[in-house]
Amino acid sequence: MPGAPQTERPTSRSRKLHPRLESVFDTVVTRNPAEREFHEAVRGVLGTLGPVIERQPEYLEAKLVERICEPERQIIFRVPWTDDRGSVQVNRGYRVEFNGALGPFKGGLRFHPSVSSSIVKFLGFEQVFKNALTGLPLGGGKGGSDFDPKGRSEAEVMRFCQSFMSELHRHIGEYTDVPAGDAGVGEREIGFLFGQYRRITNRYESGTLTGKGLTWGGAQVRKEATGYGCAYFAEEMLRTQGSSLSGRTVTVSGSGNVAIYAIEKAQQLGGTVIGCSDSKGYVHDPAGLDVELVKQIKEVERGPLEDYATHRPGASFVPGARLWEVATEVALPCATQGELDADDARKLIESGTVLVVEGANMPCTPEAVGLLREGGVLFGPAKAANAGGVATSALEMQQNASRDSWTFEYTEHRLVEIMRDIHRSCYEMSGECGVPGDYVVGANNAAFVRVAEAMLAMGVT
Ligand code: NDP
Ligand code: 2IT
Repeated sequence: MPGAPQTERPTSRSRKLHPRLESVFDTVVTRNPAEREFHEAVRGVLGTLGPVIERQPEYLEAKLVERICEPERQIIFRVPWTDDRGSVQVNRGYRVEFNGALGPFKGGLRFHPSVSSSIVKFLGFEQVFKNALTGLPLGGGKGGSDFDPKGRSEAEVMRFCQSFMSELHRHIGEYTDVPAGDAGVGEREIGFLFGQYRRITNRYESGTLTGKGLTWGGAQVRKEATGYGCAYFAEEMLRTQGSSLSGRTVTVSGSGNVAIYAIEKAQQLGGTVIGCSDSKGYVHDPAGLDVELVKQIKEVERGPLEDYATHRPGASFVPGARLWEVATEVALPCATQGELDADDARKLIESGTVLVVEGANMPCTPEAVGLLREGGVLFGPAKAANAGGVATSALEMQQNASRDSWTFEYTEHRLVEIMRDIHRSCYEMSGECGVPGDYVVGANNAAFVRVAEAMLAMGVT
């Protein structure tokens, strides 16, 4: 961004709002009362947009920030279903179609008891910018339900998915809105959802959902993509410092889809991953995790991570505690929002952590992000670092559209290129904004410009 004005430097810590954005944020809070996660996500982005706003005042005149903060469409619906005992259960379903300027709405579905309007809106808002960073033709959206799949039989999960899709099907399609998985939604759930979509519409529209199974329209590497992408992004960040993951200790929170494949790729890149976690506690394995054992327990058996320590001499399970108390050089939070707070950040800084890269969406609290930056820890924000999943969803859509299927090697090669491009555009933009190496500022400004330019071109929509 040549000639960027010398306004106050928008560091991650002092995310002071540009004066022209204060009223925009106030409106978001008034319009979306008590939606803490959504407010936090909006505040995080608006607090870093000073440089582009100063340079392009037409963005303000066109009320682009106001428009970007307001979802294009929000759908909330009843999801009734019958459990194995014959009792009727009622859940709430959501789909927020946040911004379609760059392509069809795209983003995952989350099934978790904590899902609310606030959670879906924060995820949808972040998705708009994440998808823009991929450089691929993707708008942003998100959805899900407060349904808790834990402890439910496969038949119950299927009936729930069928009921959910009985409403959702009228809102989605390969040119309108393309859901995928997120926490609590993997290949099994996408299968049930796709089956019901096909049955209702009588159309085999592969491009309507991504994350499908490999034998029915899915893409190689989609399952691995978010975790792999996160590890590749970490490697790129270290490369700017003349360093790498090789020989470093790594901890990865969570033991779900993102965490497992972040562990696998970090190991392939030469790191020693000494811990991971689930909602009940963490595993410490100083010799390096056996990722196949984690897969067996969490993917195949859908069991508790605690079982890991019973199979692995030298490993221990620490119940009810956070992984961040384990000293590590690299930390990859890959579980859930708000899982790494200011106290955790202090512990990481004291123990000599050099890099924190977000695999989950918004896992670090704003205070934690500020402390890490002040403490000299390199920080990779989610919307850049975990974009490999949605990018590979776009590759799945490409293959579906051309009725083609690519090899694992070719698809991974494409993923690596995309992650490098995302890294480069964030890094370059951080320099243009006067804060080289601040990936939060770089990612937000680079993404905002892409969405804003498309919206400007399309007039007031
Ligand atoms: P999964 O449901 O596969 O796994 C979530 C994991 O996090 C589980 O191991 C769960 O434990 C654990 N967990 C939940 N809460 C906590 C907690 N408070 N402390 C420690 N561990 C916890 O979800 P995904 O891996 O798909 O998603 C993880 C994150 O990554 C989410 O933020 C999601 O939005 C984001 N993401 C996902 C993408 C994808 O493609 N799937 C793409 C981009 C981002 P337990 O097993 O006990 O429930
Ligand atoms: O948060 C995310 O980027 C995802 N859950 C993946 C979305 C997708 O459409 O693949």
